[in-house]
Amino acid sequence: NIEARKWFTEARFGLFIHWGPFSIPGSGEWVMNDRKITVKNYSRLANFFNPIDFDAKEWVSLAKNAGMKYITLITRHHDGFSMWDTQYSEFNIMNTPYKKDIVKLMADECHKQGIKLFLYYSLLDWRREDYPHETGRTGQFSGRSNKGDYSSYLQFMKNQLRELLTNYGEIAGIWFDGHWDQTAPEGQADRSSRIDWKYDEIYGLIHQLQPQCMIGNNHHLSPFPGEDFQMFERDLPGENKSGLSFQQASPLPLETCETINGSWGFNLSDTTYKTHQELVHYLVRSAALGANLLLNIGPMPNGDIQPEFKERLEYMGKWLNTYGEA
Ligand code: FUL
Repeated sequence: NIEARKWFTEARFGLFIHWGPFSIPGSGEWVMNDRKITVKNYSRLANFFNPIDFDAKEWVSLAKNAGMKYITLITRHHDGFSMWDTQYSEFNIMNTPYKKDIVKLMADECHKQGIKLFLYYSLLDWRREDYPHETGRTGQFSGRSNKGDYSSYLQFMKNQLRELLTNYGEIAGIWFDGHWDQTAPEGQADRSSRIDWKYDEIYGLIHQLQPQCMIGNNHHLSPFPGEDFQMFERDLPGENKSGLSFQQASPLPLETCETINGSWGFNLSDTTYKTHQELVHYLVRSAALGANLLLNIGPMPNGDIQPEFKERLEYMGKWLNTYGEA
């Protein structure tokens, strides 16, 4: 969709939000894998997720005041927790003490405040038996039996995507992640995926349900057919510094994502905050290379955002007000 791509190209700045029960231990969103937590034990986190200080209005305003034009929200990360009222998994927000659909609260508020909403959706899953998780993939300590059935998993993803694209009004984009779990490491000659993800079917469904919905995939490869933007994780087009992306910039709209400290999900001990100046420089450099900056926050388990993040976002908003184009 040409109009959506044009809007995206001009948007420049967005807010990435990594949040969910994985925020509780304060060790980032990979905690299940990193601490070798089984599915059974990890499930307990759902009983503790009760973010009483979460206020969608405050989050969306924070993004708006920072000069951001869109928000990319985690709906389901690698741990398999669904942040919305889904029929297709028990491990979801309605089965926590909070019992409120976070995607709905955020979608309604974004629509109200005129901010576009993108949804992050993980292809990789550390929980489900039908995700192909044979040795060599991440999430090996989850205690699953060693099988996998991609056609069943694909159907599950389609069912969930249909919910996300039907029940929450206009969704500006889907941000896929985890493709790399099935790919040989960078530098090896054969970079093809071990499974056929059937992107034609997944992308086809998305564009059928919401034709304007932009599709991006954090596969660290050149764009596949059907994708609407190309992303660079902690990297800028042409720099190839992250060790992840060795991709050339394509003619698609571009986006780079970065963190304020070193972590995506809430990390209690990570104080490696980038300075206000560093963040502004990064935004300017991204813009000069034609890429949007998707800047991340990892809110705390109670739904509050730590002052170090808030302060920096406010500073960037003021800077943009003074020196920005429009
Ligand atoms: C990566 C993920 O594995 C990280 O947890 C994070 O979500 C980052 C943006 O993408 O592929």
